[in-house]
Amino acid sequence: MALLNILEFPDARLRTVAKPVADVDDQIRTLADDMLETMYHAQGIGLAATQVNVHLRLVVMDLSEAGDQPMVLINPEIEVLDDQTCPHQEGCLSVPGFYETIQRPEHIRLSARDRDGNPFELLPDGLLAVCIQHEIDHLDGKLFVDYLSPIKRQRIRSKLEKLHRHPD
Ligand code: QAP
Ligand code: CO
Repeated sequence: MALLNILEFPDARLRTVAKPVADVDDQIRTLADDMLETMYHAQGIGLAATQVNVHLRLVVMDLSEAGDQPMVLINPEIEVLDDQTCPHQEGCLSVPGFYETIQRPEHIRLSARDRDGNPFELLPDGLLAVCIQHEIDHLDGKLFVDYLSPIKRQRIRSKLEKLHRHPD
């Protein structure tokens, strides 16, 4: 197992569009395990491969209280089921220290492959639906700050750039 480096906004590599995983082999499973270790270590609930500078369509999540229910989503795709949206406070390991309320579709269908390469479907709602959409955005080079006003996004960018120049 290994801890991976997490890219932070406004790093341009976070804008890369990830490619589908061709086959779910041991190399992909090792990456998923390293991403889970990295996510737990950083106290996150979701991490996309894009955030660790691997541009493949792979996401890990764990929304359980105890942190004992890892989920691996390979080549995840969603379909928005109706036009109902819900507001949710979002954060991101690539935008540390900032949390904002975002509106997203509430009802989606997820299709993906699991750690063994088996296809599955889910009809998530609530935090799980929000988190899946947030993570798939990463695979498409998008960040939650893209949904904010330019003023708010610029404020976050400036603060993080300053922190990157002068850590502590
Ligand atoms: C995405 O985000 C998410 O700022 C996952 O200092 C979050 O795991 C989707 C984190 C909320 C929906 C709702 C953020 C940890 C973790 C920080 C995360 C921080 C430490 C964020
Ligand atoms: Co994120």
